[in-house]
Amino acid sequence: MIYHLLYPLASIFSIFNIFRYITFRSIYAMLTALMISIYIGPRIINFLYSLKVKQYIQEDVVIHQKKQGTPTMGGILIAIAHLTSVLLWADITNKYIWLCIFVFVGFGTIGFLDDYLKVVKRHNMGLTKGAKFLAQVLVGGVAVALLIHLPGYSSKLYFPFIKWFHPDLGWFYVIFALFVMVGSSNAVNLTDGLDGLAIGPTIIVAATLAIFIYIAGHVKLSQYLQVAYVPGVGEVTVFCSSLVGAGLGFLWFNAYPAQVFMGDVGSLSLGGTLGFLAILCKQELVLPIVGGLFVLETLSVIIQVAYFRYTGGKRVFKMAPIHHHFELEGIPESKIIVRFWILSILLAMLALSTLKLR
Ligand code: 57M
Repeated sequence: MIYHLLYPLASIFSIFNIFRYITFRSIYAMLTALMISIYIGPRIINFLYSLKVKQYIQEDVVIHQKKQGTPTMGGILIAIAHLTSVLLWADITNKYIWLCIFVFVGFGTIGFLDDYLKVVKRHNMGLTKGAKFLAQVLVGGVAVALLIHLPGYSSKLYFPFIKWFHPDLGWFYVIFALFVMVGSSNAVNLTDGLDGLAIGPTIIVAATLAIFIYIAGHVKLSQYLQVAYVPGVGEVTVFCSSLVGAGLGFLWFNAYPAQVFMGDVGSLSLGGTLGFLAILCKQELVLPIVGGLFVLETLSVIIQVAYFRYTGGKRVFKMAPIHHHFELEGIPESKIIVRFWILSILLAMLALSTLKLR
C-alpha cells in the first residue's frame, strides 16, 4: 500500500522514487514486521493465556515439564506482523506475492485447525494425519497449478552445480513441487521441539532465499550467475524480508526460556512457505542444503522409526527427532539450540556458494 500510495508521487517529488526499489522496500518490510511483532507480542501472549491456549506436555516427557502451560499458537503473531508488512510494502499487483500469501495463509489455516482441535477443543490428536496431508496437498496443488501457468515460469528443473542441464519435468513437476512443499512443511513442524529451534533456521533460510529470489528476478544478475530468470519474481524479496522481520520478532518471545510456542499454525505455514519460495526461484534442489537442519531432523525420525521396526524395538538415537537425543545426552537446551543455529548459518553459506560453483 505504501508503494502504491507514495511511488506515484515521484513525478512531483523525485525523493519518492526510492519506493520503486525492491531493496529499499525489503529493508523497511523487515523492520516493520519486526516492530509490529515486538509491539503486539505481549498482547497476543496475554490473549492466548486468557483463552487458555496452553501447551499440554505429556507426563512421560520429563525434561519438558517446566514448560507445562506455555501458551502456543504464537504463529498468529508471526502471521499478523508478516501479512501487515507485506501488504504495506510489496507491490500488491504482483501475482507471485498473492501466491505466496495464499500458501502462507493456506498452510497456516491447516495448522490453525490442528491447534484449535488439540489445544482449544482438547481433542487429543488434532487433525488426523490423513486429513492434514490431504489439506496440504490441496493447498500446495492449487498454488503450483496456478504458478506453472504464469508467463515466464517453467517446469524445468535446475541443478545447483550443473548449470547446463535443465530437464523439463512437464506435469511431473507439479508432483515434485508438492513433495517439496509438503515435505518442507512437515520438516519444520518436526524441528519445532525446543525454544527457538524452528524459527532460528527459518529466519536463516528465508534470508538466504531472499538473495536467490532477488537474483532470479534480475535479468542481468541471473544471466551473470547462470541461474533461472523468472520475470517479476524479484518482488517476492519484500515478502522474504518481511518473513525474516516477523520471525525475529517472534524469536524475541520464543527465545529460551520461551514465553510462547508457534504451534502448528506457525510451523506448517512457515515450512510450506519456505518450500514454495524455493520453487519460485527454481532452487528446489538448493533447499535441502540451506534447510539441511530440517532435513537432518526429519532423517533422524525416518532412521529411528525404520530401525525400530526392523529390529523389533531397538533405537539408533535415545530419542528422535535428533534434538531430543542431545537433550537426553545431558546437553543443555540452550546450547543445542545455538549449535543448531550455527550449523544452519554454515549451511546457508554453502547454499550461497552454489551460485558461484559450477
Ligand atoms: C511437533 N511438537 C512438540 C508446540 C509447537 C513421528 C514423531 C517423531 C512425531 C513427533 C511430533 O509429534 N512432532 C510434532 C513436535 C511440542 O511442541 C508443540 O508443537 C508445535 C509444533 N507442531 O509449536 O506447540 C513440544 O515441543 C516443545 N517445544 C519447545 N519449544 C518450542 O518453541 O520446547 C516446542 C516449541 C512442546 C514443548 O515441549 O510441548 C513435541 O515434541 O511434541 N514426536 C516427537 O517429537 C516425540 N518423539 C518421539 O516420540 N520419538 C520416538 C519415535 C516416534 C521416533 C522415538 O524416538 O522413539 C517427542 N515429543 C515430545 N517429547 N514432546 C518425544 C519427546
